[in-house]
Amino acid sequence: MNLINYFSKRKKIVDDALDKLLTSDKKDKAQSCNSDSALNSRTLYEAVRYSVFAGGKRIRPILMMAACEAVAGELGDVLVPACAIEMIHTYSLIHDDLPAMDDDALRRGKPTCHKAYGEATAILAGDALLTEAFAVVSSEEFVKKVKPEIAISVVRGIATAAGYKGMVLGQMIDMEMQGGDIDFARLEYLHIHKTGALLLACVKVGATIGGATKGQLCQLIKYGECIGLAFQIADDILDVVGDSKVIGKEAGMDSKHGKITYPKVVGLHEAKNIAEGLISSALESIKDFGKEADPLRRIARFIIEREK
Ligand code: GRG
Repeated sequence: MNLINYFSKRKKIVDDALDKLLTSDKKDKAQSCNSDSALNSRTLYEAVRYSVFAGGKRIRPILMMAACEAVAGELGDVLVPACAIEMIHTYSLIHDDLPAMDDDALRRGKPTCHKAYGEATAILAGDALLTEAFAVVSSEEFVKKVKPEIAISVVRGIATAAGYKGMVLGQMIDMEMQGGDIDFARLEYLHIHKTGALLLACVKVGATIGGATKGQLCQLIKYGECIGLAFQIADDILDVVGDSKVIGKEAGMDSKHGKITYPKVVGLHEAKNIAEGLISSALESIKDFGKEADPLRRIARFIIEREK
């Protein structure tokens, strides 16, 4: 399996689907009834699309598709939730970059959304992406593809992973821990929530829609937990050893912001060992799967081998 080919084909599928979902209000209304184009905001449309199409890797939607594939599910069934997850991911990055949070000027090698469109528009672009994600996973198009109870579990799973008990909680702890005492247990908890929760949700949603058995779901959840934590550790490591030009943002920002990271707490070498160990556990947990799970295996390795 050629990972570059696989990624670029999957990325294209996701990009095309996002392009169709993130139309302007004007276009939507034109398809159904008469529109009042004066009410349409070109700025919101452009700011949303600026961030969504800024060159992200699409790892979350690709992971969701791979989890669905691993249990022989229909790829077309996960496309809508895969786009929803990418919308939520993009919202989180837009808000994370804001002056009130990390105050970053660059993301994916381009000015951050608030640098390009102003702070108020960036807040609204993030809000729009978060809410639109739930509009698409509760849309007729998606609900008619899967059973209603599956659709509800997808909505609930994504909301839980993204919100109060998931990514937002992780982000809050991240902010509270900045410049504070080093506490390994809290650091792990923070990483599992801030970054791991959404990645785990991708695996769970993909597997559930694909029709995983209870046993398969358990194995895939273990895989998702391990790669989710490893992803953030790899990100911490990249902030230390990465090249700003390649990672598309200024390296060394974690240390500048006084963030508690794995390299800071356990050292670079041990952080790499822990990430490697997590990937081995992820691979071990899906050892009973056949070659349909090869994309999941390759994604696991990619997570710690990536350069951006
Ligand atoms: C603002 C509610 C709220 C949450 C923000 C995810 C997050 C929480 C902050 C982002 C901080 C950060 C850079 C975390 C590292 C892990 C991470 C999410 C990296 C970026 O994800 P990639 O590598 O990005 O998938 P691309 O650009 O490929 O989409």
